[in-house]
Amino acid sequence: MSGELTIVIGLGATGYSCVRHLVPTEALGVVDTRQAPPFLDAVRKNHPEVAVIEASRWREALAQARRVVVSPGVALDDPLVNVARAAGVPLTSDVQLFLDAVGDAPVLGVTGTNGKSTVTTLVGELVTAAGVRAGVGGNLGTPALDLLDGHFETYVLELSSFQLERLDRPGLAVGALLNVSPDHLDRHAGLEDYAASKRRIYGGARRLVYNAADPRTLPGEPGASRIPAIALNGDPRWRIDGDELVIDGRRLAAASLGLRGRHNQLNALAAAAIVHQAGMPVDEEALAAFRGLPHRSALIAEIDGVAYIDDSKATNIGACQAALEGFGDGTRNIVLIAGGDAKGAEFEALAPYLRRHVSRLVLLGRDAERIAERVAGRVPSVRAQNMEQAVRLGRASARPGDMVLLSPACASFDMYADYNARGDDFAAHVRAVAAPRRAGFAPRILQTTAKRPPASGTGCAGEVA
Ligand code: UMA
Ligand code: ADP
Repeated sequence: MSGELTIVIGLGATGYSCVRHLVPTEALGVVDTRQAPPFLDAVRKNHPEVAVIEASRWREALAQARRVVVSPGVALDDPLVNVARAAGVPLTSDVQLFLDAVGDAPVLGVTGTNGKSTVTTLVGELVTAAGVRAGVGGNLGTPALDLLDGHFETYVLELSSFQLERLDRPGLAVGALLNVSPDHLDRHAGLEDYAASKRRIYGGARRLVYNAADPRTLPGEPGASRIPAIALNGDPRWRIDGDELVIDGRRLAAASLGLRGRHNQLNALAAAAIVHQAGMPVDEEALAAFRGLPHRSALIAEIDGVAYIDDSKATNIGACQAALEGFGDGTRNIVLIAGGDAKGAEFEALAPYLRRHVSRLVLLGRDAERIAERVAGRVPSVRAQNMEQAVRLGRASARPGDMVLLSPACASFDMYADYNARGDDFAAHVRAVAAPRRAGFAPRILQTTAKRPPASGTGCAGEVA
């Protein structure tokens, strides 16, 4: 290892943010295995001095490399990474570059299997309400390095397991881990490896927030017990007590929150705890005013006494379980629309939740049959060919006071571009179902936000030599 080049693997949003950040000071190369990486054209047009490396010439390129920056979508056992490691070239990541460059501004980090985006966004709102300029991003959408352009006073980062597994000791002002349940097991060696990646958020943190009810969130690193921590639902001053949130000992009625469902009460509590740990006051008006993000437990319409909820972002079983527990109050039936790409998950774990809360299961998508087999006999279920039929079946099964909940427990890629498109389709069909019965009815349809960058460009793909 004797070269001068920093080489960025991956030309998605992250890779491009690395290019923009490094190009003023370093000689750069980029490589991507895709035929058409999203930001290749942008690099060629805006930064022609950056070397675009064919993956087929990777070993040769590495001879020029002083370090390699690995995008989060690229697995750490990807052949490109393996070859770089074997060649002794140091590996780093966009979030590490961000932490190296951010200076004294506090960085608040949020991770967990579910609820990250909701909590990260709400923390941003609360920091802003405290009069502090907040840069909010990371896995949420805006790459961490792009936030530096804003010269913010505080940064709030959503961090995925992929981002955390490539950080050693992030040294955050506050590290928060909300929950851990099976997800991304195609990329991690197992559940414990995935959980250990998540717990890296605590490394070197000055303050911690964790979930006392979820043992996998407990900080286990040496000396962690000396770090000031809030244990959500373990600390009497920070808990959900019936229909109230206890926030630093003060009580707030859960009904005053714009967020829906009990799982979101925990998200609100977590956001308040993170802001408190950052040394800022928690503005209860801002907390109550936050209505959540699109496609996360979002009310689309109430039609004939039936609430239609879009929880399309529930792409794993844990999220669907939380939505069922969050909305099921023992008095109302839930008609659940679920299914899609199950990512190999074990659906038996959903069965007790179905039995407790669901009156009818409407199954969609590629793995509908597999799911039906796994939960057979637990709840009446029916297959739908498409979303329109699913909404119609849902409507036919629901009575006044019930809920039709799209919370698929699966990825959307078998039928849709992403979970945004799936949620939008659900909302459109809910609206269409409503229209004939209510002249002039205009259900509130929330706007969509895409986490994915637009795709464009031509490829620099090839086999690793
Ligand atoms: N890829 C290749 N070859 C390459 C490089 C990438 O095939 O050489 C593929 C990856 O396998 C992946 C896709 O391209 O399927 C995108 O990878 P990327 O590293 O270029 O991703 P970015 O576009 O930079 O987006 C990443 C996050 N994506 C992932 O971690 C997969 C975005 O989170 C994040 O918003 C963005 O950085 C900015 O920080 C998205 C995500 O799905 C929303 N995250 C996962 C999740 O939330 O569950 C972790
Ligand atoms: P993430 O960014 O971690 O995917 P989101 O805030 O986008 O999290 O929420 C995704 C889904 O996770 C929601 O649609 C909901 O079904 C579920 N969810 C939200 N909060 C929680 C929580 N605290 N615990 C478990 N599941 C949750």
